Amino acid sequence: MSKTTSQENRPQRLLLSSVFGPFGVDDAYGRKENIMELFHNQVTKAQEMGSWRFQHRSFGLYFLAVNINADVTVLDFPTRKRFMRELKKGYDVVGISFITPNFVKAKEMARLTRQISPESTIVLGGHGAAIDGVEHLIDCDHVVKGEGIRWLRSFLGQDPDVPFVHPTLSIAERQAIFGVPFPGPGANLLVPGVGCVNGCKFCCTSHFFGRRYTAYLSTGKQVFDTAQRIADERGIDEFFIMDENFLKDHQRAQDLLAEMERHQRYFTFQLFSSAEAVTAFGVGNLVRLGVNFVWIGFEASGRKGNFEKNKGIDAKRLTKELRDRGIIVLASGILCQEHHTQENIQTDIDFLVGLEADLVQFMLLTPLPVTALYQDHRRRGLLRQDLPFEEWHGQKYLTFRHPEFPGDSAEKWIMAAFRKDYEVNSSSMYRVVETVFRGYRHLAALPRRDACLEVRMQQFRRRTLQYAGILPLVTRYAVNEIERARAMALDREIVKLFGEPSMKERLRRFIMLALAMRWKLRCRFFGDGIQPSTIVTKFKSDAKNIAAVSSTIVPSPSVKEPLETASRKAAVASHG
Ligand code: B12
Ligand code: SF4
Repeated sequence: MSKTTSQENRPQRLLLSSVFGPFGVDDAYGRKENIMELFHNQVTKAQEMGSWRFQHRSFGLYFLAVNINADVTVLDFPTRKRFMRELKKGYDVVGISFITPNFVKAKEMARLTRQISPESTIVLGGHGAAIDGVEHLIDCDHVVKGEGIRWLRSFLGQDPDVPFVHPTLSIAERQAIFGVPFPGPGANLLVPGVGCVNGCKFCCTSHFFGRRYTAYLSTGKQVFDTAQRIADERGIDEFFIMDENFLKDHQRAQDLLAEMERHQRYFTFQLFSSAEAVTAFGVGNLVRLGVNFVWIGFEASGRKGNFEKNKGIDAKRLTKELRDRGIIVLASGILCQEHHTQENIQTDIDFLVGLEADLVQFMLLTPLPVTALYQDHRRRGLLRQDLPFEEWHGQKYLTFRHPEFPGDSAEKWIMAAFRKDYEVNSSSMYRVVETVFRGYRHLAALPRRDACLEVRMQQFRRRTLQYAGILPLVTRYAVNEIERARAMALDREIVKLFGEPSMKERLRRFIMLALAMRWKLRCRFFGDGIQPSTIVTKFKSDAKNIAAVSSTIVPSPSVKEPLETASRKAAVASHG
């Protein structure tokens, strides 16, 4: 730790970079299981052609860039070579964002920075910064453990308390299922705050931010105003709320609903929330708020593997109630917990499969640095010091010694769990179409609807018709006869209610089939790996408004298919 920056000697040019690719391959810096895709990595990975494919930018970097007054280049998903080229431009500060499994990449980037741009101050941030003694393991000047915006502002001699600016970004890029791109640009990203007060022992997002919630948008009005601005800029009224437990602040969510009703502007939201917060807010209120997707950590069935947030919750009933109202449920569970044995683990897998959620995430219990679980395992000498950080991604090995799950047995259980959910409950795409249709029927059956519910019903109708187009592909690539029969029956029911598809819709379905066949061939001959493109976004310091002035996307060398959708979106997305 050496260099500092004061107001007199303020750096003007910053490079903020994510770690370099390729991702999800076995090489000196990473592992093939560590894929840079949320669902294909840990939710729909066993669902073959029907796996949900999309990529997320390294959002934290854009949040930092738009909230400081400096010339900033954000380099997202660079190659190692591209990062080296950028370093030659001689930045005052090089900020590297990384998570634990990407430790080696961050270390290599710091080494390259010292070599190519020795004058630069190196700042490390992101969840990898929580690694014990990282300041000694990586040659750097500063390590930011926790919230970064206020830290960076102070570091640059700027006022940490000036109003927060929310960047305008798409939640995901290159979204596709069965090789068919999702129609239209992705939902908008909304980050009302970071952290969670619940402090579940394994949860690094809660512990990393000091078991506190740091609100960027603390009132319902602020959330609404920000959402309105972003929606107007991007022309999309749908948001993914990247907040660990959005409904925990009951009042803010209620006020947001009141603002939407007052302005008659009915956004829709996808969000993470704990079961207790969902229950306290009420499923009916969720429908009014326009929540169409909720990610809930049910974790396990019995009391042993559960947490305060699930106390007294009937997970199966709650899941059904949500799906009956048209809300897509992602149920998340943790395997190989300390109480699990070869004999009882199947009970928890069956519990999670038996919830009949739309999507299920299975994760191996991973004591990540900074969590209470990590401290506990360290104290008890359970942590696997021999396992390099590249393996700390939660999909293959346990990072602690568990007598019941030696060697690669954890991976066998997790793969079997994903497969079982797929075979029993069919593809997530099938389930999602069914849920949305259920939501429409529920509202249509009400004797009375006010203006808000009328809009919600029309939204369900539109989405049912849009999603139904994929049912022929679900049928064609079904995992078994049960799914085939289910998909055909659902298609018939939708036709019965809304009529036969139009000529235009038939043409759309034909094109989707052609794209799916192309994707199948691509997977057979080249594998199903997709590397994110390198995205370079420049932000100019500007007294009035800090905005991205340019954005370029460089296809990664191994990507074969066209990237124009991503590039169009990025150009729109980068005006902060
Ligand atoms: C989006 C996301 C992803 C995206 C990645 C996008 C990308 N381009 O990297 C996807 C879905 C692909 C993904 C994948 C994985 N992820 Co992920 N992901 C997230 C998620 C949900 C949101 C991150 C986010 O944008 N937050 C909002 C922004 C504003 O916050 P932030 O990133 O933390 O940034 C703030 C500070 O950390 C800090 N900061 C961040 N970077 C920097 C840099 C500098 C220089 C400074 C000063 C400050 C700073 O300032 C920011 C503002 O306060 C988090 C959970 C969460 N809610 O945070 C997990 C999380 C980061 N992922 C995690 C993990 C483990 C993974 C995976 C290994 C999969 C898995 N098994 O869970 C893979 C790895 C993929 C790979 N090859 O690297 C862990 C990290 C754990 C750890 N201790 O390292 C988290 C915390 C989830 C968890 N398990 O609790 N992930
Ligand atoms: S409720 Fe969810 S976000 Fe909050 S601490 Fe527990 S696991 Fe983490």
